[in-house]
Amino acid sequence: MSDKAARRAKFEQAFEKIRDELIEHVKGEGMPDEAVEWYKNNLDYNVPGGKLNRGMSVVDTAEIIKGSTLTETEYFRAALLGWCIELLQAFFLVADDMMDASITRRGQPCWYRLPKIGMVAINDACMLEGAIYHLLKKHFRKESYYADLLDIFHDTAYKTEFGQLVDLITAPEDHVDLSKFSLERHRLIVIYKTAFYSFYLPVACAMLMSGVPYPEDAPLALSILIPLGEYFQVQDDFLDFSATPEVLGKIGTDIVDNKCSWVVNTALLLTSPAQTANPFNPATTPERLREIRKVLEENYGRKERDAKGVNRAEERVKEVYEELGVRRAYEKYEERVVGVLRERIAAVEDREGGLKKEVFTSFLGKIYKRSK
Ligand code: DMA
Ligand code: MG
Ligand code: MG
Ligand code: MG
Repeated sequence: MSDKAARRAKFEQAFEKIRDELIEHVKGEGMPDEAVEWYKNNLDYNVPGGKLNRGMSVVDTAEIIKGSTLTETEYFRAALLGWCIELLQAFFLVADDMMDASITRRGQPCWYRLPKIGMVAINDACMLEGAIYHLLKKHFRKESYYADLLDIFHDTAYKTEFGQLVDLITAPEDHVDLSKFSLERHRLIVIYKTAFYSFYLPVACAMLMSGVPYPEDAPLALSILIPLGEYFQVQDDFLDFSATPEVLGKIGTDIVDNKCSWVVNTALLLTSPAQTANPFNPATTPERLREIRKVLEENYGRKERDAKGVNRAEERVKEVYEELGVRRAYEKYEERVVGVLRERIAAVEDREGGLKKEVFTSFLGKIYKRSK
C-alpha cells in the first residue's frame, strides 16, 4: 500500500469509530430500530465516499504545525475534527444536489434521488450537520478553545449558506439573463460557498487544537487559503463542463442550471462587444464571436430535452466553449493563479509550532492540475 493510501485508510478507520459513536447515541435515545438503520445508511452513503481532502487536511496541518508525528490521541482528535468537516460537506452536498437538480454524486445517485429517500433528504442533511455539534461537545467540551471551535463551525457554515444563496439567486430557473453575470459576482459566490469551509476551516481547526495563537494568525491563513479556495471552485466549474462523469463522479449541471460559473463568464468576456480578437482561437473572427455570443444567449440555462433525452441547447453551449478555446483559457488561468499563490506562500515565515509554508504547499499540491 502506498503511503497516501495508508493515510487514507487510517483516516477512514477513524470514521468507523465516529459513526458507531453516533449510532450508539441515537440508540441510547431510544430511537426505533428503523430510525437507527436510516441514520446509519445516511451516514454511510453521504459522508465517507469523497476525496476526503478537507478532512485529511486537518490531520496533515496538525502534523506540519507540530513538526513530528501525532500521538494516537492527537491523531484521533485531529481526525475527528476532519470528519466534522466532512459531515459539514455532506450536509451541504445533500442539499446542494437537491437545489441544483443533480443526478449523480461520487459515482452513485444523489441521495434525494433514491426512491425510498426523496424529500426526507432535507431532514437527513440537517442531521448530518447536527452530528457535528454532538461530536464537538462530546470530545472537546472541556477544552479552553471549545467556544472558538463552535464559533468557527457556525460562522463558516453561515458564510457557506450566504454563498449558496447568491449562487442560487444569480441563477434563476425561469429567467436567463447573462448580463447579471460577471467575474466579480463569481468571485463573491465561490469565496463564500466554497473557500471558507473547504480551505480555511480545516486549517483553523488544526490551529485551534494545536494551540497556535488564534485569531492572530488567522489573517495570514486567510490571505492564502481564500484565493486557494477560489482557484479550487474555478476548477470545479471547469470540470463541470470538461470532465467525463466517469472520472468526475458527477454529471455536470451548470449550463442547464443557468449557473454563474467561471466557464460562462470566461466565454462572455471572450465574446464581449469590446473583444476584437481571441487569443485562444484566432480563427474566431469578430463576426464569429458575435454569433457565438448569440448562441450563448439563446442556449444557456435551457432545460428542454429532445425525444432521445438529449439537451441540444446544452450541447451547443459546450461546442462554442470548445470553439472559443476555453480549455486553453483555463490552462492560462491556472498557471497564472498558481504562480501568484506560490509567490505568496514563499513569503510566509515558518514559525516553530505554528503556521509554515508547508501547510499551504500541501494544500496546493492536493489540488494543482486536478482532474476530479
Ligand atoms: C458547491 O457548489 C458548493 C457547496 C457549498 C456544496 P457546486 O454546486 O458547484 O458543487 P458541485 O459541483 O459539487 O455540485
Ligand atoms: Mg451542485
Ligand atoms: Mg450548487
Ligand atoms: Mg460544481
